Amino acid sequence: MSTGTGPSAIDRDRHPLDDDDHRRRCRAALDADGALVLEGFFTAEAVARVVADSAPREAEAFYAGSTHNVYLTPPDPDLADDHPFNRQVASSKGLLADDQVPADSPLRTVYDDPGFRDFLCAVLGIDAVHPYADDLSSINVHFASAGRELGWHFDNSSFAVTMLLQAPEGGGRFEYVPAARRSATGDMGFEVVDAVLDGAHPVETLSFEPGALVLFRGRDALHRVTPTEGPVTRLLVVFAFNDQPGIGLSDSALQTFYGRTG
Ligand SMILES: O=C(O)CCC(=O)C(=O)O
Ligand SMILES: [Fe+2]
Repeated sequence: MSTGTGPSAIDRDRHPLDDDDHRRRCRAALDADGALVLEGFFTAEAVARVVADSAPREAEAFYAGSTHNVYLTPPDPDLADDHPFNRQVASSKGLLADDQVPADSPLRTVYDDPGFRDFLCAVLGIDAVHPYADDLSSINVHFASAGRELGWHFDNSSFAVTMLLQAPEGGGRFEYVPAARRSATGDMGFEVVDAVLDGAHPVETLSFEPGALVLFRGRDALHRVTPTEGPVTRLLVVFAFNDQPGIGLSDSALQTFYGRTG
């Protein structure tokens, strides 16, 4: 019997990663919806082990404790404070960085698994995925206890790969507006951003259970996670990759997201 540290952390019976038809179906779903949810991707044993590793370390999590614009950039002083580029939203979730994830965590086995990376490439339609060159960004564990949330934003990277570890009793809903901007054409999506922040634009909700793998095109999909309600902390893993090798976050970005540079 495996201990859950090997590639068996992925339920490969339910999710035949090497199967071309399966890959095609996943890619079609991602392209159609901007997001893909694969329930039961991680075994219950692997999820339980990572929860047991992570939950007691909530006090070590870093909380940026500041507001940000939806583009995750500094404000533009030439624009008004209420311009969609400068409007501020609050994020209060905490995180453990890659260097706080144990060396023997099943999360590392999955992250490094060539079969998993091949599958991601096939579904995302890219040639390769690479780890971040810095020590903090590749695998993160997010914590949102009661009242904590992740405000509306676009990701810096073109795609995001997450796994829910523990669902809260209420709240903690992933909401999104697919293709709210078109970064390929330079369209910033200002009208949509204004409307979403005013609560005047329809949003979609993505539902997923612990153990689900979630892929979404976070650079162009405006998304947020609503505040956790109740005593159970929302716990989620983010697997971050680059499409180019040797790229790390800048020191100023590391300082913003992790409060340190290494
Ligand atoms: O917590 C989630 O489900 C999404 C996380 C996310 O959007 C991010 O880390 O940028
Ligand atoms: Fe995001």
